[in-house]
Amino acid sequence: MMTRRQAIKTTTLAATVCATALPILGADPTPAVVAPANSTAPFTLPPLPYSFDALEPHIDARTMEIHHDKHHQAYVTNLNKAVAGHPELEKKTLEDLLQNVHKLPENVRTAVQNNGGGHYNHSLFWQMMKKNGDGEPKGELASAIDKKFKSFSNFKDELSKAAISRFGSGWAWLVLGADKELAIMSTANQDTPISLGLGAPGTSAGAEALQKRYAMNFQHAPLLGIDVWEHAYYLKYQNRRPDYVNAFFNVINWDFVSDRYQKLTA
Ligand code: MN3
Repeated sequence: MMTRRQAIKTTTLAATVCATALPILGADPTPAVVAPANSTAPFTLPPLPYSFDALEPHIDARTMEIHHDKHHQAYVTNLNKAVAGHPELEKKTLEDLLQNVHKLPENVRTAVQNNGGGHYNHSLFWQMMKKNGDGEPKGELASAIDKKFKSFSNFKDELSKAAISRFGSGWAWLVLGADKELAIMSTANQDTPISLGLGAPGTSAGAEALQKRYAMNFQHAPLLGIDVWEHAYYLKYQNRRPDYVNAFFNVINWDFVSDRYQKLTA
């Protein structure tokens, strides 16, 4: 684990390297990404594990820079603000906060749901992508996908459909259920599968409905997620979300996703 000071130093370093190395490809700083799951407040922005332009031409450098340095940073900043002055919350890990979001005091619940979810989802998202994606899943995950969805191409169609049809801002996910079965789901805003039941209504719901959803004793581990907020694609794709979703399949880090599946099912 990195200390906060190291993490900040690495983030700054990564940002500096990326900013200066933009015109010249090749020098990839590849710092280790700090998984936020076991971290407690104050939360920090994990460095991007590759340069801003690594996912070109599928996802452009400017989008990556704003997405990571501004949007993700804002979730981290606002999450820290939300838990500040609540010693009992400052001790909790991000995962614990999100899995029990319905139990949080009402005055911080929405802020943690949105910003904690944003921090958690994006910290995974950066790792789920890489330069020159692998194309298809590997090993046991590949077999599990074939078994569940008949074929990889069928799986791709279903995940794409979930991503394209998500109304407004949100995510489409391949998740592993508590029953160790694969499933596709989509979430609104920054809701995250670790706090949601399968088949939860995806539209923005009132607080009461949310509590009902979160009280479901059935949680899901995200294996792969597609961010379909406009901030993830608008500069390059404008209103053409299907083109962005299609391009996303070129930058998937199946090594990371397959490894995650392996660990969660072991
Ligand atoms: Mn985003």
